[in-house]
Amino acid sequence: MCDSCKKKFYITTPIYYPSDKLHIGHTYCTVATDAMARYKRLRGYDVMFLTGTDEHGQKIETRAKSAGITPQQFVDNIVTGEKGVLDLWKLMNISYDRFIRTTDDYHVAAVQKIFKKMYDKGDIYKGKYTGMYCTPCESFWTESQLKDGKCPDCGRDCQPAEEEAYFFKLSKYAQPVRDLLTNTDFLEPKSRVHEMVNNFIDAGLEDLCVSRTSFTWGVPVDFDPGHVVYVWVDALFNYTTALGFMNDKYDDYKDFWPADVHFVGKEIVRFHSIIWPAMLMSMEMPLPKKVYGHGWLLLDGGKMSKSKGNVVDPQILADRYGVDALRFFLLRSFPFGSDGNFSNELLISCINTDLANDLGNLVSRTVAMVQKYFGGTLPTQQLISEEMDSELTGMASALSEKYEKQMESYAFQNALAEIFAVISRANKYIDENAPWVLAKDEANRPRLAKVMYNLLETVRICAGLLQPFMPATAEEIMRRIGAERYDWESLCVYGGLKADTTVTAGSALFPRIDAAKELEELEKLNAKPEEPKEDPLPEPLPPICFDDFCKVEMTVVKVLTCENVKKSEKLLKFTLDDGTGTPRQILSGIAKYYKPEELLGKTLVAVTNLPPRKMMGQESCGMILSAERGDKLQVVMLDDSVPAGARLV
Ligand code: ME8
Repeated sequence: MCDSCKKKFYITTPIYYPSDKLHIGHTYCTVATDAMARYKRLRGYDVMFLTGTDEHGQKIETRAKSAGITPQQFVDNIVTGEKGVLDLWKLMNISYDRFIRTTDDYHVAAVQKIFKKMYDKGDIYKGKYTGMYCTPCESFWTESQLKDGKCPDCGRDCQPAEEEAYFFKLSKYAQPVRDLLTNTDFLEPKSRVHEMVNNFIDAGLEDLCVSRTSFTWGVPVDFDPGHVVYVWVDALFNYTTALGFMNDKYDDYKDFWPADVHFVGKEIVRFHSIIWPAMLMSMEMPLPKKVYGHGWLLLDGGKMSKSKGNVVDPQILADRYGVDALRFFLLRSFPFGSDGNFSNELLISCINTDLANDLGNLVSRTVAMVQKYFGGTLPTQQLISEEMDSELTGMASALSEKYEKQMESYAFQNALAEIFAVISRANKYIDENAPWVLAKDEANRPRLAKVMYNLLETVRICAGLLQPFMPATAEEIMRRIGAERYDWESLCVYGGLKADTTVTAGSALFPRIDAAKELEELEKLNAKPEEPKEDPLPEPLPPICFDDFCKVEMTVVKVLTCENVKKSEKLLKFTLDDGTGTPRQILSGIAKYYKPEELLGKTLVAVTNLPPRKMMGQESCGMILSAERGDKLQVVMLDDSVPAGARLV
């Protein structure tokens, strides 16, 4: 069938922030999307699978600054550089049809037009933003939304932000979005609907700040220089610009929009199920058919990080165990809609149990027996079935239907469980029929041939349905069992394998791993000292006006006395000559960095118009200036020729 006659299927992954190397958690969603895209292709759909990178925002600008390169160079390194995002997807055999970078010119120009259209409609208006901003998440929060004063998504500190900004009338769309979530299957799993409606919509949906002025790494608002478009507005529209919406780069928007499904991690469900449909409503565009919020892979119940004794680098894991084993593990071990605990131990046990023992053994024993008893090619003579075959053949015949049901509801783990139930049954069938006993009597050959055929055909159906998960392995199994057809139709009917098939032996598909030894190796890998890294730059503060700066009184002071404060490991107590004739007392938390005698007589700088405050029961009138980055600190020290009382201007 030609592509234009086929039914279309459009599926997307979130586009990744290229601010750090991707870990196994990021790989999870892309592997799941790839499995779904491959499944739909197997089903005969014309699939568009989109992935990409979300390259704007303050976090990237700050990282690039710390690295001493431009933001564009910074993202280029992570996206197209060695072992970057593109390399990772190639390694993981990700069959995306399109890759978008939000720094691509066509996308930038389209976002400008989209922003202007919502502005012209009156859904974007100018106002003033005051509130809190989480830079790592690029999210604005109101005070009441913070959890214990921290970002409710990532738990990190937020910074106060105040700036002139454009707002999107999110509140206007509260009711239609609520209806969408509660009356349709737009958002799945259903458990996420309750969270969105209760925590966000019913708690009061405020208008959304959609431009920033305190940094420049973003899509410029072309009708108001100085403003850049909020990174989430820029990012979400990637799903449409990548099809050619408001640009000439592509022209399949009509064919593929609305998307059939957006796969997204649970922490970004809010953006996809509230903000995204609201903006699409504003643009009067059709809504995606579904947003599926998958769970997280956790380490010891917490967020993924390198520091917890497990190797989480997908490149290392794929090199050690093979790409297909890693892909399989991710979708076999965790229910897609919920969180799961990742560990190297679980990975190794999954490979040993399912892949080496069950699948690998079934294929190698079957092929080896066909070679041993039939010289590699099954005979075409009349074969003899027995009653005992029906359980296995029945399961193999019914497999595609059960598998389809699970795949259509994104239950990858269950789909794989169905396949492995049949694989297990086939291994049992070998033991029940004991081909090595049948082989002893020439009269049993027709029966023995039937047993071997049933095994090969079961392998064909199972491997065929494993294609979306382990494409290279499935292909290799088909080669070994001599299967010519493994398209969807052939997998739905038992008996698709030619009767006189010829098999080919090969090395173990999944060699067994010595778990204890391997875990020790991984431990060593992880224990390798990390390259010393420079401490990251602190997050930039919101801009202040010059008048505010002038309100800070910075005075040159001479140290008259300096001593440790009793019972405090941190504090040094200074008496200072600030030029007024009255000694000033300041306590400063720098005892870790200086011995008192090192500072005696030195010329320092103090902020002298702060209100006095008590520290360890003693009064401190001001603050000594010092420079700090990571665990390094130095007080600001001037030449002795500068007189006490001089002001810093
Ligand atoms: O969120 N387990 O990008 P991102 C499972 N740029 N999934 C995980 C995970 C884990 N441990 N860690 C991260 C963004 N992810 C935005 C998307 S879309 C218009 C913009 C998932 O690189 C996470 O849930 O921070 C998200 O879906 C994806 O990786 C990309 O995260």
